[in-house]
Amino acid sequence: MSLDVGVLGYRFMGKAHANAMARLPMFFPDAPEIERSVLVGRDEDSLREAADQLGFDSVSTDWEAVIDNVDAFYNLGPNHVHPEPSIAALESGTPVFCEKPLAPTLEDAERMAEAAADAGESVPAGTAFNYRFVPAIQYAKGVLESGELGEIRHVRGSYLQDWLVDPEAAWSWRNDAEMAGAGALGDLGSHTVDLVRFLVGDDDLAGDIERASGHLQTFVDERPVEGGGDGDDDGNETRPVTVDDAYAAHLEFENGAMGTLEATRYATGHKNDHTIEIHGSKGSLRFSLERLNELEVLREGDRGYETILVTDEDDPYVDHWWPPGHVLGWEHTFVHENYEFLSAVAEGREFSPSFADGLAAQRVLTAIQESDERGEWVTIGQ
Ligand code: SOE
Repeated sequence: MSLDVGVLGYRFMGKAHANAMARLPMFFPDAPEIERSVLVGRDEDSLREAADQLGFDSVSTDWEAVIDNVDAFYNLGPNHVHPEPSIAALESGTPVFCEKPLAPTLEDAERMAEAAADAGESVPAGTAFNYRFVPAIQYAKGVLESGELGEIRHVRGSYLQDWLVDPEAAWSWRNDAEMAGAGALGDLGSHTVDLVRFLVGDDDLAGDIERASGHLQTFVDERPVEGGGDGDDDGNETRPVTVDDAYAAHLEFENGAMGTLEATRYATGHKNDHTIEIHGSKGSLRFSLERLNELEVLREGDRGYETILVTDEDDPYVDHWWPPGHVLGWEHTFVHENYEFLSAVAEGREFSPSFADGLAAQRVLTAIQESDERGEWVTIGQ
């Protein structure tokens, strides 16, 4: 029996997930059989065009009618569209896969995590933190879990982009507090916080993030509306930027380790530059998304980092693809997460990263934001 999948959203993330679903039968033959059943959005013409391109059987402009009639619901819309459809789907027992950050506000994320808990473990509710599914990141987790880096002391994460350097770059929902919740902090910082939690969050490593100190900055206060707007301002309409363009934060972990995190949309020349560096008492490791097939590890006694090409048959997920050394890319992370999520749906079991993980990341992001507003460290509630 094949699973009917309904997907809300058909732009960047819609394409990334539809591509992943299309790859599954070819490269992951043990994945459950699925049907890209219905594509959901607001504009019927654009939806039909996208459905043809992305391989969906039908379209709908009514998510409420869809959530009951599919075996899994993907919520890939802008952040403010995450809560209501996701909660309604979970309330009718439909598994949900939601893009990150889980919600625009902590309150919304709490409601979503509550709905997931009420639905129970047999109804997976996943947050789409795709970078957990980079083979080199999973390899890094194995190195950390082996304990060979010793006691974790420093965790460094930076996520640099530059698509807003030009003050004339168009305004989008990502610049709006109501729709996005936060700017670089939510969009990019959520990935970094999740990776940090995934890699060192276990009790025998650094443990939970206990408190945060944050600094947020908005460099350009208003931006032009794409196409000039509705004509009232001679085609020069602008809209206010109500979120951060960049953030920096210090974190304290349960074991006393220090976290240093930052993200920006103003790092001239950096397109999608996400790096993680971890220093333990016996060794260190570092990862860069721009070299995602590699992991650098420095073990006790080494005088420099060893660069490990994580493309061997026994490396995570690699045996599904090409012979050793035939590198993978960004889109493969979506195939891996779709494989895991849809398998969890077929088997009626929990998926990780869950809504609870999405909420945990949101608590850290909110603490960073509050710390900036209050000018003091903020303790992270559970
Ligand atoms: C933003 O520029 C963005 O597309 C994020 O929304 C994604 O989550 C990240 O993977 C790449 O950058």
